[in-house]
Amino acid sequence: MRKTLIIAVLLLIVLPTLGACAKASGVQITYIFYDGLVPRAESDEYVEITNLGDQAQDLAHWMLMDISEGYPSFTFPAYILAPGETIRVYTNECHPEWGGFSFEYGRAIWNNSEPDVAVLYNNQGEEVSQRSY
Ligand SMILES: [Ca+2]
Repeated sequence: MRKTLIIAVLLLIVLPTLGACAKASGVQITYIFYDGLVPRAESDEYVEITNLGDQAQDLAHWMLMDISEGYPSFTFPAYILAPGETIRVYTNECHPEWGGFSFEYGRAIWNNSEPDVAVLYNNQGEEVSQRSY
């Protein structure tokens, strides 16, 4: 009985802390379109980033990188990502309707046969999200 009470009290202390941690990383890499339709250069590849949290997030100085190769990387300008909003970082195309972000990279970035890993870092250089495909 006493043990149960202690466990219950511990859970009450620990659970809200876990919830807070999960909420802090509301911006996530949600999709990687790795197999571009444009022959060879695959300039239409993109990485989709969504704000799954409930607070707007300024992406200034946040960075997206292919960590499998260590390059290329894209550093965001100031941009307020609203809750529920999705943007895309294209390999080498500009689509204003998705935020207009591009690596401006002349070759395909995301390997079609051996999956790469994309990582998103915040302006402190801390990993916020990681995704493969
Ligand atoms: Ca590709």
